[in-house]
Amino acid sequence: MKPKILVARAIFPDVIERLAQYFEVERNDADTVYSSDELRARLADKAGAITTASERIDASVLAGAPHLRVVANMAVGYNNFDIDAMTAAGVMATNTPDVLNETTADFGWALLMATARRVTESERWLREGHWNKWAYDMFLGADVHGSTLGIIGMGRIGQAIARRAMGFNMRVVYHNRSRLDAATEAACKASYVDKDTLLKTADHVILVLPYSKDTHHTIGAAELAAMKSTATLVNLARGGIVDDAALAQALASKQIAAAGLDVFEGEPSVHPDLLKVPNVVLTPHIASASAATRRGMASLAADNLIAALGFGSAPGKPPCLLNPAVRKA
Ligand code: 8YV
Repeated sequence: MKPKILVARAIFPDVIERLAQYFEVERNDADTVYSSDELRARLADKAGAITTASERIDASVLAGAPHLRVVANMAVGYNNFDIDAMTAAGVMATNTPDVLNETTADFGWALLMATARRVTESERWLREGHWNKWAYDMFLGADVHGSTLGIIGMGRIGQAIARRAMGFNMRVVYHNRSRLDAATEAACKASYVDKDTLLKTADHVILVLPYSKDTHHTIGAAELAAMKSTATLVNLARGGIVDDAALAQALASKQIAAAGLDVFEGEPSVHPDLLKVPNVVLTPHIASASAATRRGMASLAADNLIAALGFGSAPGKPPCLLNPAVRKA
């Protein structure tokens, strides 16, 4: 008998077909976002699951899933996992790093450019029929080339963003939990600074750090007040890293010039005050959404699950295991 697995959200049908070679697959073609109770019920007889950032795997869900051995997240971020609870329950946790680095860095730049040069704000104005003459001061924005870029969170995606900045002749400063080694800093042409210096000196601040209780509201009212009044802020990482209410206020009062947000506290809800301010570019968590990259993420999540359940070319060795303590237990 094939082990049973749950693919908790709709994904590429050919990836489901690959999984079906090894497993009895319960799929979710309707793409419903399950409540915790529903997830727990569906996992009751499953050995594995593929999830996205929308499904929270915690002690209460795990309590109803006695046969579960692996949950493979189709995301690099895994703040939807309670890793300690998963390890205690003997459940392997995996994610999908690296395959999305370049695509996500591209999108960071798309948001940065759109924010600094007011692309969506001016497009909305044009569509509304306001454009009847050219004017010297129409939608003046901030230059990106030659400016100072501040990157908070200098992992693989942050580094890919920094490398792109060389083409724009920018000075790059970064802040991270730990300083990069000298060779990596040189490859990215980035200098390490403390967070306060970064906020005070950067013309454009981009957030690419993982979410945890320690990074909750990394940018709040005090940090926004420390930034230049001409600065822009891009959040590419996770909702909750920015205090969205404080940001909406800072944008409304022009304490900072503009922001670009791909992620939100409590998404898919967006703070109502952010919807009211014109100087913010809002996108629905699509930084990794190129066709090739989403396919790569789904495929890597499947590789992880197949290996974790003892099949494929690396049985028992999922390539992106987050809690190796489980395997040793
Ligand atoms: C995903 C992401 O699209 O990988 C991540 O951490 O935020 C995105 O690439 C999203 O989380 C869906 O799981």
